[in-house]
Amino acid sequence: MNRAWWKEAVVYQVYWRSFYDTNGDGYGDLQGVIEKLDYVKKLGVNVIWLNPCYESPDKDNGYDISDYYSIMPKAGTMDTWRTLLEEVHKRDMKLIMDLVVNHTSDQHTWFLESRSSRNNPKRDWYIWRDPKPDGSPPNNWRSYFTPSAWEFDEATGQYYFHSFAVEQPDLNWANPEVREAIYDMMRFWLDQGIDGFRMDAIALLAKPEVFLDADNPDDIRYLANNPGVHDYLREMHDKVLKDYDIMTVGEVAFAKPEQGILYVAEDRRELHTLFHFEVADEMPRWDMKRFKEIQQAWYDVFHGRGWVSQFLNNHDHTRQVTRYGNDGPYRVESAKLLATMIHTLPGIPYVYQGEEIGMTGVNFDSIDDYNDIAMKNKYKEEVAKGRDPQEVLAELKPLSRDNSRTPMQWNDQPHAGFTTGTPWIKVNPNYKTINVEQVLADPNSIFYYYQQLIALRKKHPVMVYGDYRNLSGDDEHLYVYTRSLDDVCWLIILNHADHQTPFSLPEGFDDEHKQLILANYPDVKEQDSIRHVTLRPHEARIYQFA
Ligand code: TEU
Ligand code: CA
Repeated sequence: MNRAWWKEAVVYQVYWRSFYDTNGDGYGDLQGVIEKLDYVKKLGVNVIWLNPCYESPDKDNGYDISDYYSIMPKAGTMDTWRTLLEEVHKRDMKLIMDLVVNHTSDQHTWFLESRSSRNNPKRDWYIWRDPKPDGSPPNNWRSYFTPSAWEFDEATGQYYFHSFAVEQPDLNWANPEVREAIYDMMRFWLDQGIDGFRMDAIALLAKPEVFLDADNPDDIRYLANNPGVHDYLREMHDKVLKDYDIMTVGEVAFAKPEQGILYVAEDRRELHTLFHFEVADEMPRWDMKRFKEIQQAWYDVFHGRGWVSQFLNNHDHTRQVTRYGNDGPYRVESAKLLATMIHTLPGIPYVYQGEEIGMTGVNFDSIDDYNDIAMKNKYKEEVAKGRDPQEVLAELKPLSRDNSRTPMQWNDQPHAGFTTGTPWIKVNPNYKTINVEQVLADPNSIFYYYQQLIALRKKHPVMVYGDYRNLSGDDEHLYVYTRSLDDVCWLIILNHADHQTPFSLPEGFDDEHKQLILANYPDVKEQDSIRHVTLRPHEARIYQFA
């Protein structure tokens, strides 16, 4: 398979509103990202993905855009944004921007016009349908965030469609004028010199012409991967993307590998890589057997044909060390093990801000301390059914998106050094012990371990292009696999457990001729035999055999 810079990338995701606040208003800002670029650079990553910072009423933290051509004041100005891009490039890194084009804000002028009358020229830019004869919504679909995907508009007597919040009406991609307007906007940003897009909810673009009722309205997979989506992406590629040397990563909800490959196969001229959600959506807690199955299934379909992305958390999904690891006594070992895994499995690794210092999820006492519209809407919906509010809160906490949205913990000063004002969302109370200052002072920290992993990728093409083979069957704790390229073979050994696990070197590996690449317990020596060893809790090692 051909080499490409984006295949060799390590991406650092900056959720700017929670990164660093420079003007004391309680929100992180683009100036804050600029001031912390040397920190990001120190980690060794080469691409930064910036969450949306466009003009927005901010009902869904910037994913409800009211003007694609300007920067929201909370984030800064277009000048600050341009400086950010320059400063990123000066440090030899690249910047990819969030592209949110499945929907806009209900405050976007396009939507204001569209809803103003049935015969407004922009009426057909969104998805309007008549009520059923009894006045109810056109069909029984749910949205991600609300019990119905339809919102009735009194003034014009029709419903509009929204896959997410009521304030996020879906654009009508079937309308060529909409597509051209979006392509113009994409060219605008690409011509500023950005290095690519992370494409929000991109699998949702196509809608059925006729909205039939679903048998099970709670299973919202009907929202994604509908016929037509590949025509739009092919057109987007041919009209825009192909003219730029960029990286495109699509957020492809609800796809199995056979559907996923259609978005990224090299010969299909659509996208470069994707996020799939088989782990994030279907594995509420760690499940080694399932995780191995998922890795195998995607590898079997993608090997030699397309590129996956590897992540265990982001701004929508609870921090990995809490959800999938051990955020108690083995937090440091566990964070390093998960990192070892994500950076050595096939695909592009992503680091979500704070992951590199082992930040954990939160457990706030009151629903008022939470901010996420998805969680708050669900809370209201369940409480309205007469359920006990405390019980509902307890149920929603573990997967609340706010688990990953609390401010970056820079030091042990008030509000973790994130702001001099009042943060828009509470800081995790553990900032006194878990913070950047602390990890930078400790040579054995999670941060420096990430730094090593990332540096390794630059030296060893096997991490990027190597074949993958699982050697640990469906063992529930041990994950042992190889990556091999030409005559180089890496053996990755992971004990994902709070207890010790015996390990024996598989047939065909010569204990005498191994090289230790990395280990998360600092006392491991290259010459230590691994014919039979007892791995400690959350122990991770990488060896090279040549
Ligand atoms: O999220 C879309 C989305 O639905 C997935 O991220 C989700 O996690 C699901 O599990 C995939 O099956 C994106 C943004 O990341 C999110 O923050 C926004 O709220 C949403 O789009 C709407 O723009
Ligand atoms: Ca600010």
